[in-house]
Amino acid sequence: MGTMKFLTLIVALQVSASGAAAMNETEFAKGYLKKFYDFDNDRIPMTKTKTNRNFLEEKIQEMQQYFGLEATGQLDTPTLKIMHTPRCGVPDVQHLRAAPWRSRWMKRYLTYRIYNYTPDMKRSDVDYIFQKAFQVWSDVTPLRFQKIYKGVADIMILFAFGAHGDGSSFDGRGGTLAHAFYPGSGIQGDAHFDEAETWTKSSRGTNLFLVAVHELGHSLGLQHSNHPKSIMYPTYSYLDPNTFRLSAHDIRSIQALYGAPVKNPQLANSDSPPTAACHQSLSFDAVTTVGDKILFFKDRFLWWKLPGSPDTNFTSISSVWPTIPSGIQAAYEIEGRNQLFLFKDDKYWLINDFMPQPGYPRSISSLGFPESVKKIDAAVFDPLRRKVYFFADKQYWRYDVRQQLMDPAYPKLISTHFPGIEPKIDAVFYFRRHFYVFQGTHQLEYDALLPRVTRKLKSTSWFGC
Ligand code: RRS
Ligand code: ZN
Ligand code: CA
Ligand code: ZN
Repeated sequence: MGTMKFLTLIVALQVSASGAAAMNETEFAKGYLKKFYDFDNDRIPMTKTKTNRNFLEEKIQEMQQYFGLEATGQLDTPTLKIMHTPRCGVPDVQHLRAAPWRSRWMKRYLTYRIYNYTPDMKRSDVDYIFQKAFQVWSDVTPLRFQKIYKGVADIMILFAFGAHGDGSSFDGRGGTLAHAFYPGSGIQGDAHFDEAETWTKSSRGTNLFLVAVHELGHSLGLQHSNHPKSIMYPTYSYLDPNTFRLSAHDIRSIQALYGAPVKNPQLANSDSPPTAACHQSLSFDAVTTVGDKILFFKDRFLWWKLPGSPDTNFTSISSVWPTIPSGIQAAYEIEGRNQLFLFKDDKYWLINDFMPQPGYPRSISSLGFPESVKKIDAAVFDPLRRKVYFFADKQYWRYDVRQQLMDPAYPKLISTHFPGIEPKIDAVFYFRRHFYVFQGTHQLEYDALLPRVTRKLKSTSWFGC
C-alpha cells in the first residue's frame, strides 16, 4: 500500500464507518473518491464534455484499477467491499499526522542504504538500478543522493516477504509490489519491496528500476498521480527502462517540492566535498576494481564508477567504511571471491561484500614480507595466473592466492620484469586483460599477455576528462 494514500484510506474508512450508515452507497463512494481519487463534483471543468456521471465512473475505474479489480466503473459488490473494508493491519498514525501533502526533505543531500538484496538479481545490478533510479530524480532537482553501507540512511531500502515489522504486510506474489513512506525521520522515507515478486532488469517478472523510481518518488514526497503516463500512477506497467523519461507532470510535481536543478555546479557543490575528478594534476593513492566498479582512492576520498558509464560517484572513505583509515596506499580485489584488500603502512584490511571483516587490520609480515618492508605502493590481482603482485619502491613480490604464500625467488626488479614500466608506482588495477599502472598524472596500459605497454593515458582517463 505503500503509499500513504492507502494508509490514509484505512483511517478514513474507520472514521467514516459510523457516519456512512445513514448515507446511500453512491454518496459514500463519492466521499471516498473525493478524498482519495481527487473526485470533486464541484471542480469538473465546464469544458469537459463528460457528464458528471461519466466523471464518477472514471474515478471508480481508477480506484478499481488501483485495487486490481475489473474496471467496470460501477459500484459493484467487489468495489463496495473494498471501499468498506480496512485491509492492512494497524495504520501508522504517526505518518498520517505528518500529513503527506507537501511533505518534503528539508535538505539537499540525502543518504540511502540498500539494507538487503533480492536473490533474484546480481547485487551489482541492484546497486546500479538504484543508482539510476535516484538519478532520475536528481536529474530534475537540486537533490543529491549518497549511498552508505552501514548505519541509518535517510532512505533505507529493503526487500521483505509478508509481515516485515511496519504494520503493512506484503501480500505475496502479485498484488502490491512495493511501498514507501513519505519524507521524515525513522521509517519515513524508506522504500520496501515485496520479495515475493520476481525482480528483474528486463520485461519479465517485475522490473525493479520502474518500481524503484515510483517508490523513491514517494520517499521524496510525491503522491500517486492519475496521469497514466506518470511514473507515480498507482499501477505497474512495463516500459523500456533504457528509454524511460519522467512525464512532464512528474517533473512539475517534484519541482513543486524541491525546485529545478541548481544551474551553477560550482555553487551547487559548495556545501559538498570537492569532486574535481578532472583536475589536471590528479594522482591516485590506490585503484582497484570491486565487482563491476572501479574504485579510486585519494587521501580521505573515494571515487567510484562503472566503466562505460559517464557518471562518477564521489564520497569519503569514512562514510563507506567508518573503520578504514584515510590514505589507503594499495588495494586489490580477488575477483570472484568478492574480497577487497586495502593497505596502509604495514597493515592491511579485508573487506568482504563491502563489509570490513573482523580480525583486521593484520600486519603485512603475515603475507610473507620481510620486516624491512614498511609499506606497499601498489597491488593488483592477476586473475589469469591467480597471483597478486605487490609493488614497493623498485621491487615487486608475487603472492600465490591458492597456496596463500609468497612465491619463492621474490622480490624482483620492476624494470626488468615489466618492460617499459619504471618505478615508482602509485597504483595498479587489472581490467580486461590489461594492467593500468598509475604514476603521477599519467597512466600506462600494460597488456598482461603480450606482455608490454600498449598505451600511455592521463591518470583521469577513466573519468572521461
Ligand atoms: C504502490 O503504490 N507503491 O507505492 C504500489 C504499486 C502497486 O504495487 N500497484 C499494484 C500493481 O500494479 N500490481 C501489479 C501486479 C498485480 C496485478 C493485479 C491487479 N492489481 C506500485 C507500482 C505502481 C509500482 C496495484 C494492483 C494491481 C493491485 C492488484 C493491488 C491486485 C492489489 C491486488
Ligand atoms: Zn505508490
Ligand atoms: Ca506482492
Ligand atoms: Zn514495509
